[in-house]
Amino acid sequence: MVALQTAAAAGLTRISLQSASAAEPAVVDNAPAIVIGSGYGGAVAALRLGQAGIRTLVLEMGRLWNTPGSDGKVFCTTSAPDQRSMWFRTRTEAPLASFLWLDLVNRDISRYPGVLDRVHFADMSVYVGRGVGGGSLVNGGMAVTPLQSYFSEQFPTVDAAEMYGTYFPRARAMLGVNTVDPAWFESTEWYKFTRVSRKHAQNAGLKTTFVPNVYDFGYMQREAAGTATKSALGGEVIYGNNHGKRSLDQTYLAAALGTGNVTINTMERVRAIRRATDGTYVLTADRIDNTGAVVETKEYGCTYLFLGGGSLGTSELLVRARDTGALPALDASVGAGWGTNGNVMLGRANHLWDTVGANQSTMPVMGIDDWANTANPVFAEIAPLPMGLEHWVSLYLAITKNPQRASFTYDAASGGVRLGWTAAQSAVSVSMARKLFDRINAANSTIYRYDLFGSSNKVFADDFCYHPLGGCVLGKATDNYGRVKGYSKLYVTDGSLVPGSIGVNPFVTITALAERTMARVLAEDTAP
Ligand code: FAE
Repeated sequence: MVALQTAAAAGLTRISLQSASAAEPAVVDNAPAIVIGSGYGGAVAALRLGQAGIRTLVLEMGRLWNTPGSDGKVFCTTSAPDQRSMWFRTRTEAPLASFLWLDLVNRDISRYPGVLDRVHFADMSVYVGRGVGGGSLVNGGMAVTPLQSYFSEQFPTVDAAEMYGTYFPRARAMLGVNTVDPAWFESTEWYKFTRVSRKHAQNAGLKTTFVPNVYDFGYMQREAAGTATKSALGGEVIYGNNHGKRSLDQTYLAAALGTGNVTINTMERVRAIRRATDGTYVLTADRIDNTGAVVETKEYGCTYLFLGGGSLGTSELLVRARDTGALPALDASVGAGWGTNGNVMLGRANHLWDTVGANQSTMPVMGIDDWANTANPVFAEIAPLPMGLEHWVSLYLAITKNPQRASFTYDAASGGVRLGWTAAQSAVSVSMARKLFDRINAANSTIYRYDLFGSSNKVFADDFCYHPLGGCVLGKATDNYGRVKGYSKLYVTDGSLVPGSIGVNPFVTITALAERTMARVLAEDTAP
């Protein structure tokens, strides 16, 4: 937030936070380049376009999160969520729905453009961030580079040496990736929960590995010492961090605004894309107010269009454009190749003597790495469950190598899209996660927790995911660099390029692929 505000104070930004109070007539606004969405893919596109001297407009459906509420905080806390927590809901929908089977977690809230959304499809719901910074505002900050061998399996046409030599390092540097001090990790009460899970994994003969993060660990140590306001150590994460996290508004987007060539319009949701007769693109966008009402419908024109609405947002826009006939030449594979990155969440119950600690940092720093087990590859993030009391729960987000994929289809009746993912496809992830955690339970004489995911004794939360991937897969719906097949000067830069699985938490991969796309596009497509 600070960097963005500093840039604004220095007169370097033209961020457009328009008043949503009155309906205005539709206007047509033109920019050489438009970027839809301000998550990882959109932020990289905006920065690199701005640096190249190309005037660029970013359209983001969520808010700019920089204004404190009446409590003096920009984001609400996880323990007492209010309207800022979720995107137009009357009750929060936290991933962990219950504790001891009781609905102690969720709260009634008023409808507001809050920062976390849970998008519901028939058999799968997907958590996404809403606002300037997209998923970076709500995620756990785990900044993991995938195994090169698995990256190459998923992206056989991409030059892996170039990715690992140039684009992954570039992405990590810009994102502000850092690692926890191992000595502090071993001694602090805030990561006892992680050390306990590590011990249990090791008892089962499993390997664990530290994972980097974009949360500032120097700041976290000051939180622990009592010299900085608590954020990760204050339970903040899924509804936003008030301090410590290097979200995109502080990194890529602040730099993009600093070029002087980039403007971000917030609370504007693009609903349609078409092509004018001269080959430029025309976007229809609804500007909404804090109640969600459409207060203005605008049309924008651009020469270069970059889609960074995330796997859900980009897939929806392109499937709709193809199937309504607005962009009929889009490839048949648009909408296909979608997966959950094999996500499954679960909890284990520890013995009374194996306390995990009442104090837990919300930023994960370790994973159980059994990806090399070809019979059952799983990478499981050791996740926090900060409740301010001892609960003896070890929580995990397992990333399994689930080969199942689904497609988005256009629903003419609603104008939206359906996602064909089924419960049977989630069961594949569960069976892989179960094999790993049965081993851990057997080695430690422990059992699963049955009380965390609603009243039905559900052990494996397989009906939601954090890592939606695919829908506009690189090399299928696009060329090898994200140029959308069938149209020129139309690009995808976000998680919809990743074919449903990447084996680790995905944002570093999304960022690095976007860097690769922008380097190529700026070198080849935008020359006068
Ligand atoms: P994303 O960041 O979702 O940005 C898309 C943006 O576009 C959003 O701001 C939307 O509001 C906006 N948008 C969408 N449609 C439109 C439209 N039609 N008009 C205007 N704006 C639009 O996309 N990943 C990790 O690597 N490490 C983690 O620790 C991690 N933890 C997570 C925890 C949670 C709770 C969640 C929800 C996700 C987590 N992820 C994590 C996933 C990560 O945040 C996600 O892969 C990226 O944010 C996806 O980046 P994209 O650029 O694809």
